[in-house]
Amino acid sequence: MATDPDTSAARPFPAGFEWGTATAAHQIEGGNWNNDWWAFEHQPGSGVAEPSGDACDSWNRWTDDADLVASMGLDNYRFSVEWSRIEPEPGEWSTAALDHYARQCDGLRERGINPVVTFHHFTNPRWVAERGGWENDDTPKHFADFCHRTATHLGSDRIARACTINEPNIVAFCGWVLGVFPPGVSDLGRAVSVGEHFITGHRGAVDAIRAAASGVEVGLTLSMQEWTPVGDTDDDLAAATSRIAEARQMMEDVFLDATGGDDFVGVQTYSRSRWNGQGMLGAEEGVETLIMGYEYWPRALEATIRRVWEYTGGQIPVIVTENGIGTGDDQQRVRYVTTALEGVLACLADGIDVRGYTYWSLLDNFEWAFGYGPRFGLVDVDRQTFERIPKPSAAWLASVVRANALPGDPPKP
Ligand code: GCO
Repeated sequence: MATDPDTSAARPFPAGFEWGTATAAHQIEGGNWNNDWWAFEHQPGSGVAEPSGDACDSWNRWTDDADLVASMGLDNYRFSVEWSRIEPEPGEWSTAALDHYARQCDGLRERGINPVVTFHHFTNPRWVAERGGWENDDTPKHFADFCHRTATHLGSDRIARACTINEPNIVAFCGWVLGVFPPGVSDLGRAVSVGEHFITGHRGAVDAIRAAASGVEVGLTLSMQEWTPVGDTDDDLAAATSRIAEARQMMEDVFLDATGGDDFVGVQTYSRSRWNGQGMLGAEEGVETLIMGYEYWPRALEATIRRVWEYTGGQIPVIVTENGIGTGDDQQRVRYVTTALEGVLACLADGIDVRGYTYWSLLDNFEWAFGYGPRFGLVDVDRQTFERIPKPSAAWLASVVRANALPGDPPKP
């Protein structure tokens, strides 16, 4: 068997390990004016850096995106379907929008790529938001109807894997505690109720997708972080650990509790947070802080995979459905992913069932309240012409995928 010369000392991944990259509709399609995010972007005082506008014009240029994914040799492309396009008013379904996503799935499959479809990635149709969004008891049912309709149209021949609700914990926390996502509220009690509705929504979506497209793997994708206790004494550390347990229960555990019977858990990790007995601390001295405000901490991925595996009793396979870094330094991206993948290898070596790794994101895109500042992409997008310009990290990831291995040399610090 031929091996790339630079991979003679390679650290291999198991055969069948799945490689992919991810995007989300509102962050790349452009013109998604009929959802709550678009409204929030244009609401004075919302704090959103700039409107999403045309984004990467991927609604029209999805074939360019599919070509890029294929050129990297990736197995999977994770993208989301936009609820506000498919059901622009309650019970009014757009066949044209559904056909668009069907063509997109077909186009990916023709290129040898598995479509991984996310049914909810942060945005809601305006009509859902006007009725109170995920605070309304009826929203989970409306969402299940949307999932059923969409999964029926796309079918199990097209969808390879389905992600129900992307990071419900982040939507609840950023929308109803920090107030930096729509609806811009700061009320812990309401956030908890939103989280409960998301859990109902997830369970309903699993059933709806399974009923409409049997055989498709279905799971939840959860935002996770490494939680680091900080303290000088054993007592301080114990206080920090119990403070963490409390926060993590709300942010992660309640959602992991809702994944029983799912086909996978999607782990999405970017960094860590540090805590003492009083609460969350800032970055550790000497550790770089990224444009997103959190630490450069690629080892967090390993910690979160281990935590999910332990918490679920090794019952549910793990897929890294997002991991990446927003940086203008593309070499730093390569270092970040290398360290993160070393963590995946360590988990695999311990027998943890990690099925794949998905880099966030294919393109530099609309990073929510941050606008277009943070650059998570393997590919740069010219904001005037929408030309896609692959970065060196795209070629690097392609070489890792080709070898199904990390090159032998450990990364430079
Ligand atoms: C997420 C988000 C993505 C972000 C990414 C980088 O799921 O958190 O799904 O939309 O762009 O995480 O912050």
